[in-house]
Amino acid sequence: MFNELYKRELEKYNALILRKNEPSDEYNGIFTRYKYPVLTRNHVPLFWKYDLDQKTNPLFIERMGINGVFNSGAVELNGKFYLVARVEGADRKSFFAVAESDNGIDNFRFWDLPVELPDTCPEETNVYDMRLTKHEDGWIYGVFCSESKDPEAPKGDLSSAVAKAGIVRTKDLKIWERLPNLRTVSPQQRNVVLHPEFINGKYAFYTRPQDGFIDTGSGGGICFGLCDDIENASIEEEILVSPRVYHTITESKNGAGAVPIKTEKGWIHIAHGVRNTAAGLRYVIYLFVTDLEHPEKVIAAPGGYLIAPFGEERVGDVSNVVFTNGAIEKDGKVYIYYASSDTRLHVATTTVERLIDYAFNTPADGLRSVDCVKQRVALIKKNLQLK
Ligand code: M1P
Repeated sequence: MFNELYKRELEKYNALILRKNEPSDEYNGIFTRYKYPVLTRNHVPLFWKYDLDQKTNPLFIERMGINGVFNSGAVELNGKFYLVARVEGADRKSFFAVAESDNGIDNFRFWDLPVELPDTCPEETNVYDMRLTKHEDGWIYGVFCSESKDPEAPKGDLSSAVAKAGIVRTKDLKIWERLPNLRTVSPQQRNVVLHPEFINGKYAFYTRPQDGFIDTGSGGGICFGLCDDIENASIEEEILVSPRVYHTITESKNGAGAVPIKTEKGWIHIAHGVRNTAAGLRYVIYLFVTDLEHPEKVIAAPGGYLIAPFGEERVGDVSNVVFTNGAIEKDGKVYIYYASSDTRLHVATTTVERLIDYAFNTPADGLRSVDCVKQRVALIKKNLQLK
């Protein structure tokens, strides 16, 4: 029985890993969604879940289940596509694991072993959402959320937590050096991204100040701050870059996503925005562009979302969510890795040219229905004149 079951499951796994991905037929001219997720819990090797020793596991039972594979950092190295995904065990703990592919859209395969981060924070309970920055200093940095139980939570409150920005660096995604967590004035941080270039000779971070673990509270949105020493990173001042705005896609909160992509026209930022609904929070992905010399200054902010959860993407552990923390630009083509509903990871492809066109030629959010309909009527009238 053991051998038959193992063979059957291995065949299913291999078929999944080798399956070719296909573009979906949905069209908007801005990006192309792909039909199949690039990583799911079924992409995890069997030997991460089963004891493959027939003597100790005669019934071929899963010993350590995997709940989901989602929010992934992304980096291109020597022409290959690498994802450092958030893998969540059945025990609710997340960890990081590297998956690689030759083409960035299918055949992602996990390396044999997940990442074992240096254990430098005894209070740290969970880690997730790594952003990978190929920095001009020669290192690849991983900035991620380091979550601990709130030491100040009242007795009996087992949910309050503290989020900080953990920092690691590597040259090869194999050996990871842990640096001290980022210190900022704000009490908590999540969705922190390291800018790939020095700004005024300093390391630059996009931050997301927050008062509490879930609510950003007085945090105004995505901010920007400089730091002298990455080995002891501290930001004294956070400048607001992309604010939360009433009745827009960022009303409840927002956060930096992929490492900004450098183009001739500016830095492309692919971030997430959150609004509240009667059905709970809804997360979408949006885009803005900042100035090449002043990456804290927004120069294009198309209204609305770039990617919203559609169809099956809407359902999962945390439904109605799309979230990105990784994109790769290669020869002008852009691969956006986005997760849906904290469950699985997808890819959408586009080009720098299309994203720049989208960024600079989509009207900014009109902020009021009366103004938004004017924008649309102007488009309609222009088109009708062409008839
Ligand atoms: O559950 C949705 C997302 O929630 C968090 O994002 P934010 O800090 O903006 O609320 C993150 O924990 C992210 O991992 C998760 O996908």
